[in-house]
Amino acid sequence: MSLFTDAQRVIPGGVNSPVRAFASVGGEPVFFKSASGARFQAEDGREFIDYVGSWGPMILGHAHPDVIEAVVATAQSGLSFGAPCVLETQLAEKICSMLPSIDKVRMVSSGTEATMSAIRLARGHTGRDKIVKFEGCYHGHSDSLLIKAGSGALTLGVPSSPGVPAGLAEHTITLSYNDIDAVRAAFAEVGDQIACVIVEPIAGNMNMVPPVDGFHETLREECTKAGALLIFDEVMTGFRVAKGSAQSIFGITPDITTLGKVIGGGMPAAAYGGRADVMASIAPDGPVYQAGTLSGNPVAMAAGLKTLEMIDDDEFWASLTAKTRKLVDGLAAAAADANIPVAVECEGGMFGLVFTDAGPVRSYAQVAAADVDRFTKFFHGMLAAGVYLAPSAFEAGFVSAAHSDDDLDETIAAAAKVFASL
Ligand code: KE4
Repeated sequence: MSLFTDAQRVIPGGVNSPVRAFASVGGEPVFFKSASGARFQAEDGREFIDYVGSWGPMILGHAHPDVIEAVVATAQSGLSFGAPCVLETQLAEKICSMLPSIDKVRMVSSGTEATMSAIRLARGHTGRDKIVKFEGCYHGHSDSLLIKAGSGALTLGVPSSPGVPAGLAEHTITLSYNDIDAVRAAFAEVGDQIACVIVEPIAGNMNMVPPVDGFHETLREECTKAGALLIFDEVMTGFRVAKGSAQSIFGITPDITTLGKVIGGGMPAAAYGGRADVMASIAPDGPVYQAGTLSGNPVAMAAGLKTLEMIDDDEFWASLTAKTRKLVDGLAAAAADANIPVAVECEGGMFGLVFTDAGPVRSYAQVAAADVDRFTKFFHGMLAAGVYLAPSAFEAGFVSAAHSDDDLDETIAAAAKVFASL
């Protein structure tokens, strides 16, 4: 018996989120026992340098003492009230101060809840049903967003999971990420029926794919022209790629922003926020309903607030960006020395590594054509060397403030050996 087979007896797939099961890379998942800074200890005694960081939240490193202190102190005064508390106002004020596009923000408990609510808000505010998303982007598992492209760009969406009614899927238009012409064509054809466009401003769920010049400007322009809302899903990029999130990098003002991961500091917290006139449509101010028992609970608020307070600092971002740049430059050089074609990306504390000889990755098609087998061998080689990467070729990686130069040097040295073995 193993911990994994024990778990599989009572939990579907032995995990509480599918990607954790190592299905796409094979082998049994590593069971974490404890984590601190850039490293974690597994139940079997092994230690790893961690580049997943709970899929983004652990930007300060695991178990940062100041965050732990804030959580413990708050927990001692009560875990959840289901009633307003000052910490909710304080975190909301912090988010609004760091993201000028957000006049008002509603806390929820997961990124899925944030994007699901943002879509409902857009539909309720505009009175329209259609939404536009992009192939390769992931926005959580709510029904309207588990949709893949139909046969043609503008054909009705088709569910990407059983359980999603076709009648709902047909309202979701799925286009190719970075395809400016496809965006213009969609708006030309059905612009007056589109409630919103939802997009990852830097895609992080098909490995890391940055926008091409003009892509976000086109989304902004077409949404404004058509009276549709532009939703930047910054659940992953929010306070991960820059102090002002991705929207500050591209100088785009979305109508709604969804957030998660970092704003909870490792605790369950996410949010959606935006223009005052749009947020006025949300209950109890407006008619669009959304609610949550644990929304804004004090412990999660305390973890998120302390985290944002500590990263609201230009020095922090200069240092984190330099660490990530050092990592990807080292990985690229090691791959080149071994004649292994890879494409790397990095922004703030987020990075991507794709096994491809097609140059910089700017589309889902390029990611889909990448050498997944080679990634899988690389993943296991790095795991054996004590480096924990995301167990999927279609995920981004994350560096924390706790990753030291020694950690990065150790990682690059391990990569050099593994690349040479591929
Ligand atoms: P959650 O419901 O998992 O908190 O957030 C959904 C979500 C929404 N939007 C974006 C851009 C996201 O990246 C996510 C979740 N990201 C994945 C990692 N690719 C979470 C990991 C998992 O599914 O276990």
